[in-house]
Amino acid sequence: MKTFDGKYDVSRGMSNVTRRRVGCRICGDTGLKTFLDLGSTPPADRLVSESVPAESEPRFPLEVAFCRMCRLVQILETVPPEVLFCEEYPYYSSFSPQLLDHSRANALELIEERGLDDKSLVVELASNDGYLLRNYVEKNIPVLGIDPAEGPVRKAEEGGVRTLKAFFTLELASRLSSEGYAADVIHANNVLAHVADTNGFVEGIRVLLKDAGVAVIEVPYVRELIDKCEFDTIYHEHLCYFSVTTLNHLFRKHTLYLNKILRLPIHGGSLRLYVNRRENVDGSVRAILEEEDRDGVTAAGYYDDFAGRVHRLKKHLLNLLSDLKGQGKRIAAYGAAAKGGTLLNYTGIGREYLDYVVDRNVHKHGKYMPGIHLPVSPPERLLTDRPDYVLILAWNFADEIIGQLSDYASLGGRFIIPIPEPRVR
Ligand code: JHZ
Repeated sequence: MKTFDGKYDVSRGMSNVTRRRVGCRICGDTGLKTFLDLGSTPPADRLVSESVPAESEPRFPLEVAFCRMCRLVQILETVPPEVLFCEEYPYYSSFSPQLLDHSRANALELIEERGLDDKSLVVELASNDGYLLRNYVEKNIPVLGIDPAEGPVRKAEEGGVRTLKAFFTLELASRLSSEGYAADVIHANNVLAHVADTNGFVEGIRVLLKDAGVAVIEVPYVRELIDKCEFDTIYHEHLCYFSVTTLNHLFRKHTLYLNKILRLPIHGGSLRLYVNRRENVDGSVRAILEEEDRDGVTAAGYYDDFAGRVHRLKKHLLNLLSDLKGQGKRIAAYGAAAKGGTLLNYTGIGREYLDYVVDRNVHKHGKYMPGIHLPVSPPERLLTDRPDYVLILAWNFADEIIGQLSDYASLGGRFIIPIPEPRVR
């Protein structure tokens, strides 16, 4: 196979635009051990118009591997970011009230703790529609959002959040720094796993951060992914799945220090990382490092039975839906989430089981889920149509969604939550 930069080879005929890793994304080690193959799936956030024939949709391999050297869990394929985070990128953070509350609380806490004022600068990498930075704008604290997705950037600007439409890279960080930008706080929520040049991104954070500044970074935690069988959070946007052991190694490589960690329930279980240019490691970091070592999260064996568990979950869910269909029940789904793209395409759950998907995000209405082409409608459809069951694809927000659907439930509607194991509520 043709090699590229000694680290990639050109993908195996699926598409001439992707690159398949042969070396680890962080340390370059070539001894990667593949432990899960989810087949070939379309980009999970790429909603389509019905006129697109399924055969013409791009699909890319989705294989997950473990690096024995730096312990990074990663997918092998790199789909170019322009394909994934395109002009029509449909993910707008502001449609999830729980995420808004979570983000606001974090901003208010940092304003208080660090005494931020009109002379400070808060930068957010992947600032989306301004869901987080608007909390600083409200308090007259200068902000700079950086995000490549056209629609969300427009929305942020309309809301008064100054935003640069760009991918954050080391080059951009150096340019901003030479123009006099230096951040007191850098937020980077759910983006570190999305970038192909992990080292460049982290180095960029160091370059843009003030000496006494803090980078507050949120990532889904690989331990939660494995322990709770959250296989559907694996898709092409997510290149890396981090343990604290790997993150600690990654930041130190760039003379940054992971000084404090919080574990948070958001997105199925995440880590909030407090990273500084100065070393001041607290007990929270040492405790998780010891725990990962003790429980084997840092060893290849931890991942060995994952594929079997994912396969069993798939069978269980298919059996449950088949039984319900056998009884003549009608089923819809809630959440045109990226993770829904993986779940439906991997399990093959399409129109023979589900009638449609509902979602509050108006940018998704009238579009179709990638691959399986289920139409996306507003949630109100559940009340007029009254399907017997709703499969919650955005299971990470299940309580919130079920709470919103009390009218549907009072009419006899039931819910199916697929993860960590399929159950009816
Ligand atoms: P949600 C996103 O993935 C996007 P997704 C991204 N790929 C990422 O990295 C992860 O998060 C971490 C809707 N909804 O947030 C909104 C309602 O309709 O779980 C969303 O379309 N009503 C960048 O897409 C979807 O559900 C509601 O009440 O898998 C949820 O998607 C709520 C709460 C949500 O993540």
